Amino acid sequence: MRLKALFACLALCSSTLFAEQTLSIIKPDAVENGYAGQILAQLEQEGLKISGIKMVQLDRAQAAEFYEMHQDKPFYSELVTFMTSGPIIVQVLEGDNAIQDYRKLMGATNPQDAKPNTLRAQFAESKGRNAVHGSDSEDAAIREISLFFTPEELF
Ligand code: DAT
Ligand code: MG
Repeated sequence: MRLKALFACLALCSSTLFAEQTLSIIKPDAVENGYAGQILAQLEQEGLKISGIKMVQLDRAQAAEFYEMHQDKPFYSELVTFMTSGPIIVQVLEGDNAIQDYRKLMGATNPQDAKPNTLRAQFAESKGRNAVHGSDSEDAAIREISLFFTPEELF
């Protein structure tokens, strides 16, 4: 019996310790259009676990920092304006391959190129107003999660 409990504990601990984390954002267009519930339901259906979640409205400095890697792109100012235009819902997702699994669920940046049933194919308005964000690498995930969550806010 004790052995069974030990194995159960090891399974639980390893799934928590080794699961990958990624940052997901439901962007202002999708919140405004009332798609938040459907987006959260679909990512849970894909097996991604929500380990932290909050609604915030970014100011320009926060949005500029979040997207600093795009600061030389022609769309940067428009992107910062859009990301500060209304509240967003930010969540940390956890799973064995959370980063790539969630990127796949999101679909291509331009919804016209996104595969059917991806979040962007269903909910994005355009390349700029494209409903969701997801970290694109482990380093990005660590940086982006730390911009929104303290360790105490993750479960
Ligand atoms: P992704 O969000 O798919 O990782 P990205 O990192 O290349 O895409 O760009 C960040 C965001 O910037 C993207 O979600 C929407 C906006 N964006 C990218 N390319 C754009 C373009 N050509 N015109 C307008 N907005 C663009
Ligand atoms: Mg990106």
